[in-house]
Amino acid sequence: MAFPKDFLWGGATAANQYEGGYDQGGRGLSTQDVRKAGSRTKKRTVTYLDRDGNLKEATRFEPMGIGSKGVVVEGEYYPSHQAVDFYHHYKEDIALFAEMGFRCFRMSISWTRLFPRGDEETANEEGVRFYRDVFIELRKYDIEPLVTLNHFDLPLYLANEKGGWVSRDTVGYFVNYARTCFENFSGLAHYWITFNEINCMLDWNKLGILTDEPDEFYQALHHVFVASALTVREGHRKDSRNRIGMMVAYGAMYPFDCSPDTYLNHLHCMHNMQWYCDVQCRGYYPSYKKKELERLQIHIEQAEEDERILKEGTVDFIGFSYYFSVVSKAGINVMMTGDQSHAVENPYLKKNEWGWQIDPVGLRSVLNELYDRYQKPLWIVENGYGGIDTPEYDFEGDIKAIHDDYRIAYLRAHIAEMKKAVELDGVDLIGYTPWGCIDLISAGTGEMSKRYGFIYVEMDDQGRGSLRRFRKDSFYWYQNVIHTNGEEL
Ligand code: BGP
Repeated sequence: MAFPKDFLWGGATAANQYEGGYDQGGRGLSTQDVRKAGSRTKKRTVTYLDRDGNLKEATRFEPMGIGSKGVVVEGEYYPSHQAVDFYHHYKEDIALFAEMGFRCFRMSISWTRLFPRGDEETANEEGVRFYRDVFIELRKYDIEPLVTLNHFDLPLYLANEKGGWVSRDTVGYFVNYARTCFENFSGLAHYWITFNEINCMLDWNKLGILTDEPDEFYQALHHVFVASALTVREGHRKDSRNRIGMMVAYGAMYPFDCSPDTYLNHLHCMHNMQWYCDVQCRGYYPSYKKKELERLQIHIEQAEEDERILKEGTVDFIGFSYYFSVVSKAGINVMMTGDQSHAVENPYLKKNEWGWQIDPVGLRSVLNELYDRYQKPLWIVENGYGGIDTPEYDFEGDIKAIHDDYRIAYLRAHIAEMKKAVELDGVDLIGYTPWGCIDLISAGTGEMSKRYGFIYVEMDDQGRGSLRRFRKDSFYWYQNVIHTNGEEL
């Protein structure tokens, strides 16, 4: 058998795209709650008041300007508010995951469900109770939770009033929140991720940055690194069974051609992705990054103890998302984010409807690359095929079946490469949690029609629908994959 018998097969979600219940149980607003839906052709925007009180909207990379504050505008549709309502469907959903045979389930905790403003000392009891109930429900079926503490959300109050991650205070607020989780969920959850896709956090939603000044970004990010390292330390102290990982968006990257200059440029592009892992796995800023910051005259305020904190807070495993591969070419800003509209085309690969270049073999390369470089256990915490599903209806107008052979083909090819990495290359891979195991809101576009699930949720791009859940063909296929521990694909 290629995969170890305790291999963690499962699926992945995130609160802001899945949970809903945004104003229930004492939850506070997060930065994602002021983010409207977009589409393949229209970028998502945040609604905010500028420093003079004018209502405006900004896309992800448009700086909102100092003094701006995110606001909810009456009558607008914000996908995170309801999402697909895990808040009221968790028992039903977990039963479906169990039916597929999940051994693990990745979810995130909504920071503002526990700390509505973000800076409170003690947690909202109702929020704690909700997650405890969820974990107990998972344990009932022997499903191990993998908990992301921060998946792209930040308390709106901290962003609006306290400078978000640019302020050092946010480190303390976050570590208090993480400590609360370790204390309250000890014995229920042992696998944790500190920050989701740490290399994709460059915007107001995730960091609370208001300008496009590199100083502001690097300062905020430094605080995130410190908060993550302190969280690792705290988690180990609270319970020696805790395993705490990092998470990066990592794709295979190919140099455009074989010229020496192209290759050197390629190495620099790789560094742009790898330096986040270097800090979190090795415990210090790599020399190439220090030199780059020096050259750009970027100054980061660091506390005296930060070097030690980063050293002591290295992670136990590397979680990463893998969806597509990219090509590096001088003059092109190679990004691992969802917007691949400016990506260099790879003639050897096909794309999905959102322009993502599908590359299963690249996954095997990446597994080798990360394992060689860091020698830490790896976990593919996101992977999957986002596409449009067309349900078949019966005479009464009820959904009868969803034939998603394209999703099965994508996952089958990727798992086959994973298997080779484990069996032939000796990579220490501990788990696989494909993204959006149940249909949920797309992070990039805010749409519902970009679906990843094994489970179909009846809802449209404006949040209208019965929210009923249906098994797709991939549901039964994945059930058999887990049942045979990956032997039958
Ligand atoms: C990653 C995020 C997820 C998820 C996924 C798919 O970047 O961690 O939150 O949404 O990508 O992206 P999208 O939803 O844009 O298809």
